[in-house]
Amino acid sequence: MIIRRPPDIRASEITPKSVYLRRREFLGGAAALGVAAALPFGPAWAALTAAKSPFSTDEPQTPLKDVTSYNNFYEFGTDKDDPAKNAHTLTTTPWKIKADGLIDKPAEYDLDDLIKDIALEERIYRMRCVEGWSMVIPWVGIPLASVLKRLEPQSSAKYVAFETLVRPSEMPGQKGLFQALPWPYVEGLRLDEAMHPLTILAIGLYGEKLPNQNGAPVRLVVPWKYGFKSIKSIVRISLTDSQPKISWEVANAREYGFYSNVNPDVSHPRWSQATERRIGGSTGGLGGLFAKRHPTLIFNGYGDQVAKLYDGMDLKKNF
Ligand SMILES: Nc1nc2c(c(=O)[nH]1)N[C@H]1C(S)=C(S)[C@@H](COP(=O)(O)O)O[C@H]1N2
Ligand SMILES: [Mo]
Repeated sequence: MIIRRPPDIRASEITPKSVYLRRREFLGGAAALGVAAALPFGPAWAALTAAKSPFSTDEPQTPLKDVTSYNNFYEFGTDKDDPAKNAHTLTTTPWKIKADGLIDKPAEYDLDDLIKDIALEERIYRMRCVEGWSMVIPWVGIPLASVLKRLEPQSSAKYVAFETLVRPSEMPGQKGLFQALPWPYVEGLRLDEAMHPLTILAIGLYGEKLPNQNGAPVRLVVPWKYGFKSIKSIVRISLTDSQPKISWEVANAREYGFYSNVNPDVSHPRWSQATERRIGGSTGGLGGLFAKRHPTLIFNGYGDQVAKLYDGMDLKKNF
């Protein structure tokens, strides 16, 4: 267990006291998790202080137990309950992110330095998986734009590419004969999508640090796109001038495209995307295993804010 002090001490000199205290909890909690990793939300789990963003939905939130036990994270297995069973093996401190490509500040950053002094926000977002289920998740994160600005993109940069960790010793899905995807898991966004105020890097949910199965310590969240764009456990961010490869398109280009905008009018080749089932116990609202399917909205309901990004584009061709 390592509690890294130097970044902390520097932060205390330049940040308001409340933010400084919250950062200390974040680092302290990360160290404590070394022991409590098998218990995803034990008392050692550090609280994150975040102001609720006006971008949040007020729909009923998916219960924490569903958010943390019904996951896609193929590095830990392909069944929905595999990540919750297996992801405790992942060590997330220290965590380095390599930033490279068309930026003026390329480096291998410590995560804490990369996000230092950027105010945490709670963003309650609808999330929609290409498989036809949806959740409402109270993320804690920061605008991706704030981090990208820190990296100083060059004028030739047009896309952002992301990579997940490759560490077979801690990721059982990366070992053995059957591996679901080529590793690393990769994703990408056009630079204007990446800079959009709805696009965040999440480091927590339900006011606590991210559980490993949800992509600890840092993952992408793009609420108007299918869930697979939300790449987890990010270790590399690269700015490029050509459209980056994305894992699901490499695996099956006929079924998955680069844009992956939620769109009820464009069917997946094997099933319709017109409706969805809201995951979530028996807490009322739209939820419940046997709940009726309800209509999926274009851009997952975020069209007012994002439709203009795609003006003049044929969304049936660019799916
Ligand atoms: N590295 C990595 N990121 C990933 C995946 C994955 O298998 N590996 N699955 C994606 C898919 S298909 C979905 S729906 C979301 C699920 O995020 P959640 O488990 O936090 O709901 O993570 C995405 N990010
Ligand atoms: Mo997904």
